[in-house]
Amino acid sequence: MTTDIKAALRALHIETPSWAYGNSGTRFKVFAQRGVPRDPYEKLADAAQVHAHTGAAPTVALHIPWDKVADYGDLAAHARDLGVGIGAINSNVFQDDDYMLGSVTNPDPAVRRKALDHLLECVDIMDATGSGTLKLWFSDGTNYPGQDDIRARQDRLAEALSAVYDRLGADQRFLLEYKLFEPAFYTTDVPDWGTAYAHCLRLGPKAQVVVDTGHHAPGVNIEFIVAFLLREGKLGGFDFNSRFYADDDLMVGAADPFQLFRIMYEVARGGGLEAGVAFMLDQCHNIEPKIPGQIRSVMNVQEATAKALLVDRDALAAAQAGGDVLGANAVLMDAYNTDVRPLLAEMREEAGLAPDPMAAYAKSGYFEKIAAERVGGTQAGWGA
Ligand code: PSV
Ligand code: MN
Repeated sequence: MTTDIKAALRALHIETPSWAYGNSGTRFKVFAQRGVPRDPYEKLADAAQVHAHTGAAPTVALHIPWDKVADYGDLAAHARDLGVGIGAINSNVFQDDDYMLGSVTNPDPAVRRKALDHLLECVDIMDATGSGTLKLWFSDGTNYPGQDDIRARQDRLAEALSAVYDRLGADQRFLLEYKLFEPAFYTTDVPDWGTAYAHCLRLGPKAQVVVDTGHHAPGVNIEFIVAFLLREGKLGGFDFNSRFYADDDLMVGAADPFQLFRIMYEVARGGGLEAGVAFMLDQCHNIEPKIPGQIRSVMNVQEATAKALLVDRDALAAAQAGGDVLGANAVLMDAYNTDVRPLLAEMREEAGLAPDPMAAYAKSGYFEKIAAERVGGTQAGWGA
């Protein structure tokens, strides 16, 4: 039993986002921190630290144009030298004046063309970096009733998605991300998993849905969505983070570790640990140090997954079949209430790592080194 759990945990890879290493904040203030990277190469170096101490974060997601470089093949080679690889390529059609009324759903065909060209350029970058995943999020929507034609915007969206789909190579896929609201306040063109699912279903197997845990209304049962999408073969991945109010982008598992456990239980139950689901973090660290923030988040996902794997499935099935409501609930809670930290520490030692990645990073001197070295130049930040 423990052998199986350990094997499943060893295979669990969590992708960190390049943008987590840069400065970030709210629309009120971005706080600069010492030692923050000044370019994508330095972001990869920081991401490699997370992998070095956890052994569980071997890939890094890029965001274009925030991570624009002259030579993407060279960036991928740099990643390899550091012991990591390039993960998902995230498109960005939300930070240009032209996109004020939308990108691929904009009423102006010239803006739509520009947005589509960017998405296609992202597939070129996938080719150059060896990435198999394109992540699409559209900030498109409207603020006022009557502002634009809701149905026509769906037609425009479908047209753009279809063009991107046709451009994908045999080993490439795109993940369509939904978000309830923000920046649009009245309608959002991909507001929920149902909309994303319907578009992906029409297109075929290379189009899947990505669940950003911060993108739901309060009280939404995210594990139900996970179970449903997995059953349909349409769960492509996660953007993990935590929320208290809206899209807070806090460390995954910080706000509601029990929810993360319930999600990971459905992932394990539905075969998602073996089905190519991408476990990505999409977080910003506004007030906490960035590399330890990522390390802690990776550990939080590992702990939730270990607990999910500890669920006694036979006992659960028996209780469910027998209508034993409290017994079934107790099986889940027993697993959730187990302290899995010793198991994970043991596994790290078996892999030649320190048992406590947070302490190991703090002791490594890496922060002092980058704080001393990275002076001058412009620090990377949210939006660059
Ligand atoms: C949008 O809120 C989002 O979740 C998308 O994934 C973007 O690419 C990302 O945040 C930017 O941080
Ligand atoms: Mn996201």
